[in-house]
Amino acid sequence: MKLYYSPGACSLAAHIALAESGADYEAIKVDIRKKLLPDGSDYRSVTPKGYVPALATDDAGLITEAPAVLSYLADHYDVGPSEGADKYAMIGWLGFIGTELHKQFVPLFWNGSEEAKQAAREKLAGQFALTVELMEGADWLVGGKLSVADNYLFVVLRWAQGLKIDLPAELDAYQARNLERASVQQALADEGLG
Ligand SMILES: N[C@@H](CCC(=O)N[C@@H](CS)C(=O)NCC(=O)O)C(=O)O
Repeated sequence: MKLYYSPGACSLAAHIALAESGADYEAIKVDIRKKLLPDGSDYRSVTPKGYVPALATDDAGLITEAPAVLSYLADHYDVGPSEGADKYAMIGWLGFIGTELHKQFVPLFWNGSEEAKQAAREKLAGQFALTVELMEGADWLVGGKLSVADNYLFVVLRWAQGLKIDLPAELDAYQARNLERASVQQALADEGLG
């Protein structure tokens, strides 16, 4: 497998899941602002979307969109539930993290107006409180063990920490729990963030 990533971007979730899985993979760094691959060629020749993550697989071709990439990894490796109620709980979290959390960061990272940035911060504060409520005191999002949904939430909360957006104490503790995992430490180091 080949994972196309940008350091610290949402693709870090897939990078952590791959590190956790024990699978063979190659991580290829993309310049997402210039849309360039390491050899200087255009990343849009890999995917016209021009954004990460993208996962090149043997059996399912090129997979794009974080929830699809993470669901593929959960289906093929022991990094998330691949059946039953927990599978749908995981997919629900991937949707929530992608649409309710991840997307709020767009104005914060990509030159939004001051009004848009303030609105995003306020929305995120509410969604973080909701996340804590939905977790009901559990250590991990689904089924009492780490899954790809946690890998994705960890990445998004890491962005908030980098932007000095306060997290509820429960989510600070959650981040610390994630950072104890060897897979998280390895992926961060591989992306030059360790
Ligand atoms: N809908 C996509 C969004 C992915 C996304 O926002 N990727 C960001 C990094 S976190 C990116 O590559 N941005 C570059 C761009 O949009 O040009 C997904 O869920 O995978």
